[in-house]
Amino acid sequence: MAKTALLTGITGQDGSYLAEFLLARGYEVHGIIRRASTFNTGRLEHIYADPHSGRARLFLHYGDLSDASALARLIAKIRPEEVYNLAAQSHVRVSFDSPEYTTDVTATGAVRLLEAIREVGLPVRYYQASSSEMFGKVREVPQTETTPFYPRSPYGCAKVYAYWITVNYRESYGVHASNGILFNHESPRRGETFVTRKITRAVAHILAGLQDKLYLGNLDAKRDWGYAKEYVEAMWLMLQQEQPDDYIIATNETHSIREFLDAAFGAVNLDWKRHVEIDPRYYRPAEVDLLIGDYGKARRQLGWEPKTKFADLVKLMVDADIQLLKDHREGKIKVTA
Ligand code: NAP
Ligand code: F7E
Repeated sequence: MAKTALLTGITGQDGSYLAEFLLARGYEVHGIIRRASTFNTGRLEHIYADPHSGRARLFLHYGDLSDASALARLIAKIRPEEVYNLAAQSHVRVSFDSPEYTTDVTATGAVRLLEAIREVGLPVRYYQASSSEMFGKVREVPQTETTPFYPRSPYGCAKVYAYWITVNYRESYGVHASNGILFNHESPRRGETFVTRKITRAVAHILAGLQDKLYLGNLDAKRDWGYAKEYVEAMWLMLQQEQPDDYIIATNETHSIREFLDAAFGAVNLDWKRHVEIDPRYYRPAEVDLLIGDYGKARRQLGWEPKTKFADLVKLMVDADIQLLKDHREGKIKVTA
């Protein structure tokens, strides 16, 4: 019989890829969405537009990670076999401006969901979207599942709480609960205020003559960037294991923002130094200088490996933003007035 999965954060980058992945495997997929004054389901619209996409098995419900009773009600009603907690206030810079809100959603949201699972008393398998931001001021290079955490932002601190409460529900109540410690992963669906997408979107606009300057913050930080579409398979694999566990998902390569700029502007023969200006507003009160993840445990136990290399990831994002802009200009995309 088809399995049922419940996703928080289904409208986000990872949620949309995971929904596609699960629908393709015959799952009935339920997603929690927030009420907004504008449409927030843009990343899911193609599923509804394509009759072969499994749209008949996709169900969206209003809810919020700050609303425990709604979460409990949805878990009891849907009775999912698998719950993927992908929702978060996920922007590190924003977490310095809204630390309490970030804690409420990103940290306390996880325990609200775990409590709803415990209360319902069903054998639900739980995935927690943990983050390389927990390593922050890194204690070891590369980072592994045993590297101590040293978060550098309210977001990182909130993710450390969510990580440990997931371990705690596994050890205290026997919940099949796993942490995926995912390093940065990007795609054409990446939010436009994260640095990779901000850059590739700007490349498309500069190329089209619609923009001249791109304002950025710290160009020296280094990140382990992978392709989001591949990372959602690792989430699913974790919940298919007999025993719950915690896994690093990464590429074991690191590149600076400068290198990303070289690759993105270089892909269309532009020189980023003519366009990029530094705006200190984008600096963070405390920075994460270097992330690089060892995914050896995931390779050995899940059989998971990253496939898309850095240069190909940058190129596919640049190409997608150029195409998106072209479609917009040709009126192929309906803009809600
Ligand atoms: P994203 O694109 O920012 O999506 C975040 C999702 O959370 C959106 O669906 C958003 O809904 C939802 N959300 C935010 N606040 C909520 C609330 N109060 N109640 C319910 N839903 C709420 O993030 P992503 O890149 O897909 O990442 C998915 C998860 O992995 C996040 O938990 C993130 O922190 C974590 N993570 C991401 C990365 C990465 O590199 N992408 C790496 C490690 C961990 P709206 O659409 O309505 O805003
Ligand atoms: O910043 C620098 C910035 O915002 C990357 C989230 O998905 O991955 C993400 O967090 C780096 C930082 O991602 C700008 O200072 C320079 O060093 O793209 P980002 P992040 O902070 O690494 C982790 C794994 C998550 O879990 C998070 O949810 O780029 N940077 N100039 C800039 N960053 C931004 N956003 N904007 C700039 O203008």
